[in-house]
Amino acid sequence: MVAAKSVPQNHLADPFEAVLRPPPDETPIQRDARILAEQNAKRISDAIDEQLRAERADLKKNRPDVRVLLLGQSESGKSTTLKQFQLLHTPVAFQAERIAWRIVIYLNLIRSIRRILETISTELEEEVHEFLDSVGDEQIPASVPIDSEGHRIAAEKYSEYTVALAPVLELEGLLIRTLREDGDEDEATRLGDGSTPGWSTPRGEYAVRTTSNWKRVLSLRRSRSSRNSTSSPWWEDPSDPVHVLHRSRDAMIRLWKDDWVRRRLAERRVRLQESSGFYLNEIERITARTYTPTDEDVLKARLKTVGVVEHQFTISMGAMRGSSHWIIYDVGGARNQRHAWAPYFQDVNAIIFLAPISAFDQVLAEDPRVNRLEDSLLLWRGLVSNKLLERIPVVLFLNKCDLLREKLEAGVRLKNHLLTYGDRPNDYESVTKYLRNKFGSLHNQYTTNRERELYIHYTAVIDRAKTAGIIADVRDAILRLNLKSLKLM
Ligand SMILES: Nc1nc2c(ncn2[C@@H]2O[C@H](COP(=O)(O)OP(=O)(O)OP(=O)(O)O)[C@@H](O)[C@H]2O)c(=O)[nH]1
Ligand SMILES: [Mg+2]
Repeated sequence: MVAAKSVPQNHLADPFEAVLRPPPDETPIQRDARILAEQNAKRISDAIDEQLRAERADLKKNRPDVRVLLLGQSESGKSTTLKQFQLLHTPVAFQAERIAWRIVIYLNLIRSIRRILETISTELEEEVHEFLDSVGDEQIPASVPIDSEGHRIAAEKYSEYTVALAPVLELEGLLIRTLREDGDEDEATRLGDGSTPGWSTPRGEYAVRTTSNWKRVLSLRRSRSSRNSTSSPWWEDPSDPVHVLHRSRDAMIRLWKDDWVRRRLAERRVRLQESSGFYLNEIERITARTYTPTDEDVLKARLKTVGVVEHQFTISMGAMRGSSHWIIYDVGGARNQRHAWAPYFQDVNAIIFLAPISAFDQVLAEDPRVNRLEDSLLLWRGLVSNKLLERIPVVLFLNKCDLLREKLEAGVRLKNHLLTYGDRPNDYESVTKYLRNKFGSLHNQYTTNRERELYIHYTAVIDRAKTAGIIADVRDAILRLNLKSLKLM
């Protein structure tokens, strides 16, 4: 099954304890350097605490001028949209947090590798079963030798890759625990505890509770990551996860570039680019010892939201008009998270609703009986017909247009999943126009306020350049409407 553990045991107990402990053979010079660096880290930490205290006090005094709620199903792109707002309005803070995303990006990469291995394994199992069925003898044991050339290759490939990649898969549990805060045992990862070695667990998606301090903990940890000197970079720490990934880099690249594997993925319709598969094309760069995430890497990193994330910022409106204080709420979109939406309805000035229109041939992760586009349309209908929200302007992002275009060009037909599409042409322009009209007419049909402002944008919110302009337009429109409503009061 899985090769010997490649990660030291003491790390499995507490991922931070070992790196924070002073080395036993520390010299006086090293000790002084460590104490100095620790004092610096503490100063930074205290300054952040102070800043947070001031921001909270400020918020109590000055209620934010504009409150925006991001809504939409899971994986629709809400958190990515929030990151775009952060990039535009608080770029320095965004960049300071980049390093914390390294662990999430590693996890995204490992998850893609795990999905590939699961796919080729299921393939093998099915082939073996088909073979047994075709032989028609139930007495033949499951370990029956695979006789055809194809089956032999499948068995060999699977075994070769699972052995070569065992250390990577084993790293997953450790990285998940690293994302958790100490003592946060009922953490919202829905992954099993990661303690079972091997690639059968953990499954599912990564999530950290939004009250978790993970970004800050991981950012500070950077300055304390070496046993020799607290100011050394993380890659000088031999127990840093980058080393396992770096050593397994060639095996990961081989797996991803293997034509046989690609054919299996295509046959089983596994489209890794629809999840967090972006990093597979960048294995060399991401697993480099000194890898630091870029803004684009952070935008693409997938971490499921559990709870509600708030982001605050201030926009200067020119010398005459002062500034406007904003707060954006990013909620979890999975079905078991939607109960948390309603408390925000009464108190917002605008809603941005995301509908990932590329997902017309996909189902919800939490309920495979439900088509994703159908779910988005139902959510949208619920939103526009909600009496509490009738005066709230709504911005609709028809998102993941980049994936939609790719999918249509690959020949996937909308009418096979949305019967009402009929025999209309299956090209990008016709499909986007149709879907825009569908969402627009649901609004007109169900809203109790036909005067409500509705803005519709085609988006691909992982695209930084294209989204920056849209975000600025949305921001200005919301500001304008807000000023208008203030004047009417
Ligand atoms: N290709 C592409 N990927 C996108 C786009 N928008 C978001 N993604 C990716 O889709 C995944 C899900 O995006 P998130 O922003 O985490 O989705 P969410 O709506 O916050 O999901 P929950 O937190 O579960 O509610 C991430 O890996 C994003 O990088 C897009 O327009 N195009
Ligand atoms: Mg989210």
